[in-house]
Amino acid sequence: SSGPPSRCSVPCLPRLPVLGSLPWLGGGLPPHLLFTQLGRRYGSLFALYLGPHYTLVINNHQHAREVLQQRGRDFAGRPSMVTTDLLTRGGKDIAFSDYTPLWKLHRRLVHNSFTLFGEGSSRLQDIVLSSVDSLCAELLSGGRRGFDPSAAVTRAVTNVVCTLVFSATYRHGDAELQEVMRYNDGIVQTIARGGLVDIYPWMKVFPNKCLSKLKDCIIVRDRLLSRKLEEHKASLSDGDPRDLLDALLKGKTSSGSEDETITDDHVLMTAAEAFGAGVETTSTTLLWILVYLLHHPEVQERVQKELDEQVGSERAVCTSDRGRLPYLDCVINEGMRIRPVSPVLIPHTAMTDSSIGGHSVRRGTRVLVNMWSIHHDPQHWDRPDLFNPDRFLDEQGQRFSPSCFLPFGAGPRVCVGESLARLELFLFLSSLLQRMSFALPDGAPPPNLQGRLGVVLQPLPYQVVVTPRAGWEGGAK
Ligand code: HEM
Ligand code: PLO
Repeated sequence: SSGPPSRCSVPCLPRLPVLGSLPWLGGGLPPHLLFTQLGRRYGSLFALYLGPHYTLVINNHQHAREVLQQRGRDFAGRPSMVTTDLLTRGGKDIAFSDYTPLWKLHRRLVHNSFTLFGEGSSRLQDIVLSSVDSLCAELLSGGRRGFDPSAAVTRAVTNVVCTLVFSATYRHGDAELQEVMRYNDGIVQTIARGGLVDIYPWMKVFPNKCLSKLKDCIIVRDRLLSRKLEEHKASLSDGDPRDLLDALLKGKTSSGSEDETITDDHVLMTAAEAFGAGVETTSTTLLWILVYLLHHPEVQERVQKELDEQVGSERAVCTSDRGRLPYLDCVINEGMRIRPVSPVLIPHTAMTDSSIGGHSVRRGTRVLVNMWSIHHDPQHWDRPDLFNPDRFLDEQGQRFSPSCFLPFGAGPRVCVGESLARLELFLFLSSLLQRMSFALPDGAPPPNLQGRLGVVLQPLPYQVVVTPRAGWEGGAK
């Protein structure tokens, strides 16, 4: 669509040596808002220097499609960053590893292993549903007083991932579960603060508290996961894989040559990442949707009406109900549109000389796709700041997905957990709303909608009151 590359250069922010454009990025705005604002001045495609790194910022969906899909392979690289290199033993994971033949092999293995436990498998449904039962019981025991739902939601989601990755199921208060949640929280607090845009590579040079806390958490994580890995190796059998670790261990042996083999380190880093990605994204998305349901009680009522008509209160919701619950799907989509957990995705880099919108792009250029501004573009969304699930229904009341809706990215770097995430979000949200209603505590103002950007965009803490719906006073059946 964009014609041959031209030599005409992209508008660029001013810069100084060493600092790059940092002095012009003041104001303390998080990157997604800052880039949206700069886009109004410099145009939807502009450049800046993050320290020494020439970086392109994409604010519109045509350019995003070009980078992610049409020329996806050209832009499938990842820059190396201090904190994520520590986290992943120099890129032995999927998300932060550069685009190499080994990465492709690894990603395919992970994708296949997820498919085994993802859509079409009743195991995942059973795992989620049993976690939902205890979540509901826990939320309902909160009684009529207001409380913060985030710990319970995070625990439920963590439990699902633990079962999926290494077949552990924990009771409330289990020491190992607490340990997992504690180290994960520590990593979230210390990695890439202010988003995944790692502006300050010199962090490593000046030892700091943050980096040593991150290291401590990584040690705890590695100790726990190495133990699980050894246990799995010792008990691996010829039958079906019990969990993701089994599937990875079985799959890795069938792979490539000397310098192209998936090692134990890769398996360990994959397990760690499935954990991190599985917990942070799903729980954050659920918590955002609850925030918006508190702001829009009429939406909650409409979802519950749909659930009452299509499922009733005699049985639990299951995956095969998904086709019958279009409005619920729209609520989930609208939540991911209005508050994308990863507002500027993970940074991409150009693997070769290429082009975007007819502008030539040199190999090695960093590219940030601002999904926030794409999801809030007033040219494509009517009143983008309004939570309105109906925008995902067409005139016939059928669901449809607008082309500028890309919550999971697209192309070679698309989220590997997408179908898993969608299944989990569906089962969690439908079960919760079938069994209980959420409301604000008496006199409390509705929760803040700005949120806070850490490694993901999270809502600020808020309080809810939970009341059981008819037939679900005990939480489960
Ligand atoms: C990558 C979104 C859940 C694993 C991504 C990316 C986004 C995203 C935007 C980056 C795409 C890019 O850089 O171009 C989400 C959302 C989720 C979710 C909105 C849930 C609501 C999950 C889950 C898992 C997962 C449950 C795994 C258990 C990954 C991995 C990558 C990734 C491994 C890196 C892919 C790559 O670099 O090749 N996700 N994700 N995600 N996601 Fe998810
Ligand atoms: C979350 C904290 C964990 O301890 C480590 C981890 C691994 C994978 C990361 C995840 C963190 C944050 C969300 C990320 C995910 C990979 C894909 C996902 C960045 C850092 C998104 C939304 O892009």
